[in-house]
Amino acid sequence: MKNKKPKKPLTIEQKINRRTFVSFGTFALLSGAAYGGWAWLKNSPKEMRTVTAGAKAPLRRALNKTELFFRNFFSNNNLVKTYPKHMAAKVVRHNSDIGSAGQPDLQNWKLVVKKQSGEILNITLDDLKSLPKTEIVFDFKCVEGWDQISYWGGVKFTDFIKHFNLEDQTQLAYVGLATPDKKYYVGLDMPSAMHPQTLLAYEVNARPLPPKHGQPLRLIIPVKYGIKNLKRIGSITFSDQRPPDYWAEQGYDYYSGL
Ligand SMILES: Nc1nc2c(c(=O)[nH]1)N[C@H]1C(S)=C(S)[C@@H](COP(=O)(O)O)O[C@H]1N2
Ligand SMILES: [Mo]
Repeated sequence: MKNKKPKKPLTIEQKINRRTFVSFGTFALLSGAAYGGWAWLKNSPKEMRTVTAGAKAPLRRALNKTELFFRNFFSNNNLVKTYPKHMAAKVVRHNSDIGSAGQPDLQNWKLVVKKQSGEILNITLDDLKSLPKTEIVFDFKCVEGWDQISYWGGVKFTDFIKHFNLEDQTQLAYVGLATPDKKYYVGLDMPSAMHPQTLLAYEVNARPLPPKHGQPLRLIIPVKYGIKNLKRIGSITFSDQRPPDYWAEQGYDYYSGL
């Protein structure tokens, strides 16, 4: 064994200098990377302006990946949890009323269904009430951070499709719904619309819907957040293009699934 001269131990000052150098170097490198990432994002193109809010394309790609991920797991056999009726809120929370404020014009109200061919069906509330009634008690969730167990009744969307011979329309990718005045509108992917718990609801707590909850007809779609549960449905359309969506235009996630 050679007798190597032992290394002189570093003085405290040297140690500190060395650490400072290493940590500052790391900091500089990471900041550079962060700045680079930010600049890359900032300079990357905006998504095509369609029904969304013009996000940077890479961010939208990330959101779309998330959507694909959730869509892969979506199944009509996965039911949203339901509750016994006694657990439903007696006083049902009320949120925004865009396109559904005040009293509806019940004399002239019709559900207007537009097929892709352009053919139009005008459906009355009595037509819908003559179909089997389905009820659901579930936890309604709003993106603003509240949720509430509530009890709704109406026609299953799939029963409505069958009864009015709209099966061919369900080959298309999307359903669009809008209030009679078109001020509030949502787009739904077909699998979510056709989910067995999706209702065209005309009752809450076993009573006809009051104006603030969407009289005379609203959507109840338990697999989506509140924003998609359009109150006071005026029209339903079918298409392969994403229908316009009020909150997606403000930057919210188009899919808005749970
Ligand atoms: N026409 C219409 N439907 C709407 C809204 C709206 O502003 N207008 N708000 C949505 C949102 S954000 C939520 S949380 C629910 C609230 O329904 P509620 O008022 O019956 O609790 O309705 C949804 N449907
Ligand atoms: Mo909401």
